Amino acid sequence: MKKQFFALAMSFALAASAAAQVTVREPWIRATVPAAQATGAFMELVSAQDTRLVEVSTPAAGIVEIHQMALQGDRMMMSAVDGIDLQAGKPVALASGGYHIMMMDLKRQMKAGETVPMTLVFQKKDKKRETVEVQVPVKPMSYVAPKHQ
Ligand SMILES: [Cu+2]
Repeated sequence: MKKQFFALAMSFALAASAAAQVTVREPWIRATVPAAQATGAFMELVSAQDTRLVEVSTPAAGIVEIHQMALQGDRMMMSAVDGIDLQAGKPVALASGGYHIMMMDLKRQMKAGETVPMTLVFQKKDKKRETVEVQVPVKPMSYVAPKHQ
């Protein structure tokens, strides 16, 4: 399953650009209850060159933002950020309690077991853009992602 996903991600990346640089590892979306308007998507990003995640979109949500969770006083608050910098070779985790992709204005319930397409746009300092398409599995609300490193 994992191997299959990698092959898929690689072929999309190669199709987008011969010099595709960003690998998306173990992406997942948290399942929702029927009336929910929002949920989060999580993954690990690693780029061969310095770049920046600047935009995310998916047909499953009307609004997609890049969010960061941070302690403000004694409360965990989340806020939208312009992007996430990726340093060459340094994996960046989008995980509970940190960065995440915020999917809002959901078009439908996110059900565990289904797969949702998502487009990630990266931009380098020279303004060159790279688009990476990923198929993101929806995981149960109780899902806890495996820890890296
Ligand atoms: Cu958020």
